Amino acid sequence: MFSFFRKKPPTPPTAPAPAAPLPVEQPVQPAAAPAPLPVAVPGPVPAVLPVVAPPVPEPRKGWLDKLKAGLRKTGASIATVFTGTQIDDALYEDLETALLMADTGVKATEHLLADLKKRVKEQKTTDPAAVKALLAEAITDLLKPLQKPLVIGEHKPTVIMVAGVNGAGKTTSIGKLTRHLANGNATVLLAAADTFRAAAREQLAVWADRNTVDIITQEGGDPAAVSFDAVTAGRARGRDVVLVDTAGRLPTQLHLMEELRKIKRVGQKADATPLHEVLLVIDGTTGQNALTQVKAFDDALQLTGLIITKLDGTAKGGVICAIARERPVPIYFIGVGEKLEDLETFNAREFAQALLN
Ligand SMILES: Nc1nc2c(ncn2[C@@H]2O[C@H](COP(=O)(O)OP(=O)(O)OP(=O)(O)O)[C@@H](O)[C@H]2O)c(=O)[nH]1
Ligand SMILES: [Mg+2]
Repeated sequence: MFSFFRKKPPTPPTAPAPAAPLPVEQPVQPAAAPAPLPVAVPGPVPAVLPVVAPPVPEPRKGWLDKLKAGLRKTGASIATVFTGTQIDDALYEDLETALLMADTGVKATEHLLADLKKRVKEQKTTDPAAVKALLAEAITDLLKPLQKPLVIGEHKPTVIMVAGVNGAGKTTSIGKLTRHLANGNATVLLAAADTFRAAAREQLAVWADRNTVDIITQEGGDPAAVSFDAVTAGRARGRDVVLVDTAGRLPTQLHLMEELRKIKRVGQKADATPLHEVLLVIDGTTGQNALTQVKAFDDALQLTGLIITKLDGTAKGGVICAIARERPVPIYFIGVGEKLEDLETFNAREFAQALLN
């Protein structure tokens, strides 16, 4: 991945941010105004640089295999619907059951069945295998609106807050996302705004070490204050991205949701622009509950994107169709493991195929 981005050595850790006034000028090399993100692409540099590469076959294939293995339980049950020789009501009934069992939810299941029947009629298909291919098309079309790249470079730094319920994979995803961004030559600063537990700071510090990036922490500090410091430091140090880790919470814990809104407000003050991205991390194994989380966090925080984790585990995957149908927040990334490289961009077609493999 990112083979088209120019590689550069990892940024060495620098000294802690001075409480110095801002903005910090960069007196050296006056002629070289820092470009948002260096990209080794010929031709004019676009105003906004997407930090997402088009798929590169080989590494992408390894990742796809992981995703397929993770989704196999579901895929097997959906795929078996098409092993017969006839297209009849029984096939559609079995498909309805299989989709519901895969956490697709009633609305998305109804939509997919109606769409599929229309396609079958139009194509005058009589072969179940061809119907399966048409279902893959229907799922791809349903998921396409969710396939949207995370764009950085428009703001410096781009400030990204990461929220979600306890244990969803927020901190791990931040670690992986840091690597992903570094692969695209973006420099990252981490903000340990999960001040709830000391262990949370330490966990993020481990990911900072692995990625050789700086981390802003405050002992027992207020999450909004940490976030403010980090945005200030990110600007002073010329970082491209500030990733703000937050403590896990349920959307029903209203005071904790208010805490996230406060981080948003304070981020606004430090940067004079809104917090640029509010990402929700969802554990892909939580089934239909994931949709409930998307709706609740989106209502409270106006999400800009999602990261779906643990798709290498026992996730059934169908809930992504439910999200597409009922609350289509873009899925920037999916997580397929616990290692630095186990994060990938979401691709609707690949996902549809993995679901039916
Ligand atoms: N298999 C797998 N495990 C994951 C993935 N992402 C995270 N995990 C694991 O999920 C567990 C929780 O991850 P964290 O990153 O600590 O989750 P969190 O949302 O930060 O948790 P809190 O801060 O406690 O709310 C850890 O054991 C991670 O290794 C993934 O994509 N695949
Ligand atoms: Mg965490």
